Amino acid sequence: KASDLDQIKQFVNSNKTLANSATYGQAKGKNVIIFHLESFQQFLLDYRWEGQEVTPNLNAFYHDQNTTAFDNFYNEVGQGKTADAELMLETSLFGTSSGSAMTNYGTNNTFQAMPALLKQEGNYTSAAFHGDVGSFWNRDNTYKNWGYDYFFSKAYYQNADNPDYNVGYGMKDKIFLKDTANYMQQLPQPFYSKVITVTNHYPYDLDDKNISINKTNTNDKTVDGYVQTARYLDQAFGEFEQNLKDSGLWDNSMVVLYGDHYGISDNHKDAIAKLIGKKELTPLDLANWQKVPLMIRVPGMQGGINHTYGGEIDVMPTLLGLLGIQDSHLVGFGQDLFSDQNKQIVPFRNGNWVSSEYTKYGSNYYVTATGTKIDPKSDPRAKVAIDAANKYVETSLRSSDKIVQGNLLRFLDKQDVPKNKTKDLSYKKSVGMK
Ligand code: GP9
Ligand code: MN
Repeated sequence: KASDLDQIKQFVNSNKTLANSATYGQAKGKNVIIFHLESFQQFLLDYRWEGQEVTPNLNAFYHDQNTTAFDNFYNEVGQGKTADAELMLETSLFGTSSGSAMTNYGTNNTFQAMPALLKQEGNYTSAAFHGDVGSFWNRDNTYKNWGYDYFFSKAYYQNADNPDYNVGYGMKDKIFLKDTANYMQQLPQPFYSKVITVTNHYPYDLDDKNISINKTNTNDKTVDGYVQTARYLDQAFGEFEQNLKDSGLWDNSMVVLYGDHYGISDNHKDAIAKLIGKKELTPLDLANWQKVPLMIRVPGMQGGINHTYGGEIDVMPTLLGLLGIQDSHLVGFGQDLFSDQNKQIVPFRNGNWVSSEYTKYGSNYYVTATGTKIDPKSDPRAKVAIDAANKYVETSLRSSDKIVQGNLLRFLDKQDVPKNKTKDLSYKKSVGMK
């Protein structure tokens, strides 16, 4: 009902943050390149195995003076995994409590999505790139509905079906990224683009010629190949970066890297403990295990490691701030990570949460900084903060579900929905660029 939307808008508006004047508009007019690091966890950055950096290129990007890297940033996906990450990043709505929202609602719902919004606000061309079939996670339909001008799925790549070019869900990242860089160079600027890698995906298989680091030795078969495919992804990124530098795109683009969700599920506790050098895992270790990278490189803007607590739901408002685009009409559930008014509460799809102060894990609470368990009943100050966080998290998730499941954004005023000019496109028939 339309009245449900009004209530939700009140909640959303009461959580709007004031932009940070130091970062607002720093990337205005620049191309946007979102580079999706499949199944990539934060712990891999600067991680060493047998004395070697596993991901030297990503580490260099992490420490680049123009990169702002959030080291308290969490994935917030549900069953929709990659698709949930995409939905959060581009609409600031959560995946649904079960199933994949992109699959179930991507085709027909009304959205305020990044591609259409940037087209409207900055005449951006938009393109998504992925080396799997276009229909996976209902991407082809959802992307049209979000306003993507182009979707370069597997069918657009040369010899994409060559068995030697594929592993797991799709094309090997290095091969996929070569053509991707060529296509990208031909896009009209400014453009908004996202590049979804796939090789670093469970079960972390790789052909011998692409292996350049030994497996880890946790003796957990599903875990030990992870550093090998992560290394491969790192090299693929390194090649792509070089390509962007050669073509001049690197210096007029905001490059955003993020990990979509865990690579090693917390069912593998013994192996995780070995990887991070601990005897036993605490609930806080397990919450930390959900950290993924968010790194944003803006040419000319001073970066650094930023400790603000946030998650995937916050990316859209954060990027809009950097691009100097107002988000006052956005009905979304994230907050600009650069704003001083950010609540720093990170809801997970299972109702757990992490904040800069406290962590809810199962039915217990902990001090985030120390991992000390606390009982809110005997700590009135903590209780106030915890009750407020619980309420914020529950309201956010419930409201987001109502919007997605009830297609409530169709009740928005027309001028608050960015015009969709690609709804009737057929990516399958549209001609690939040469
Ligand atoms: C396949 C890929 C995998 O196209 O994006 O999705 P995931 O299994 O990680 O959700
Ligand atoms: Mn994924």
